[in-house]
Amino acid sequence: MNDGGQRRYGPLGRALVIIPTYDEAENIEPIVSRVRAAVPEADILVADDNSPDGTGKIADGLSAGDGQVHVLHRKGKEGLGAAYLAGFRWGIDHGYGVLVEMDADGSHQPEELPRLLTALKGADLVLGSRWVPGGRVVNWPKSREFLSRGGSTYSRLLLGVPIRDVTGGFRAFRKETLEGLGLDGVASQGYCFQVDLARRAVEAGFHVVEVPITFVERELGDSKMSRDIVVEALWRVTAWGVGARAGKVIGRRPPDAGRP
Ligand SMILES: Nc1nc2c(ncn2[C@@H]2O[C@H](COP(=O)(O)OP(=O)(O)O)[C@@H](O)[C@H]2O)c(=O)[nH]1
Ligand SMILES: [Mg+2]
Repeated sequence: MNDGGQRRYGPLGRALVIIPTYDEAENIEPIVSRVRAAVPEADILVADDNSPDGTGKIADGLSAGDGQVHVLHRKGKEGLGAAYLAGFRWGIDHGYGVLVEMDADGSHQPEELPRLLTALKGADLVLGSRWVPGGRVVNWPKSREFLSRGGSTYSRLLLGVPIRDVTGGFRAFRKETLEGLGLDGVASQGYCFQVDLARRAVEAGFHVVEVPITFVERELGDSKMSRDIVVEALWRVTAWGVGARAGKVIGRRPPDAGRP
């Protein structure tokens, strides 16, 4: 992670807030209106994986009434990572200069978006962070906090990535940053997707800034977090860490070190 001190940053282009959804029928309308109120100049892309509860249809209704709300319908549940990758491509193809990741369930508060976007004026990537001073979580059981803090610490130490909240999903990217991450090579899905993007950004020398956020656990609908998501994160992070170390010991670059 460079300090960005010597860098001059170009103006921020138009912002697109990407909201991946799977069965978020109760949450989609409130979150879209909160985003529209908090950052009226930003557009929204709902990336729905053909939710059985009809979230995609509700999003279509919102889009019909508001030209700044768009919907990307995907054929079925393929995980958060695939939905974001499709959303990033859509946004870049449509000329947006800033791509924001945000959950649909209210855990990421749209009212904090202006602070993320302001920080992005002097950074390549801004991470909303629960685990820096000023950041916090509301209504989380101790077990979830332990898992999240533990996951971040494990990733930070093993991957040598100096980020306190490496699994968080409230983030603002400059388009150029995403283009420099080698997204075609990203196969990871759940929390691991967020770790993967963060480590790629650090390895590529981008200036990454953490901004404290208050993360509020969802009140409506169900979490899609599963044992599989945790297991995927654990094995991939471990494999990246071990691969990088082995590469150093035998003087070779790890197989995917050529990015971007
Ligand atoms: N499109 C899409 N969205 C998903 C998928 N899995 C989770 N999401 C969305 O990603 C966001 C975060 O998921 P959530 O279940 O709240 O995970 P948690 O916050 O870790 O408990 C929510 O907006 C979900 O609807 C998926 O497979 N496809
Ligand atoms: Mg959630």
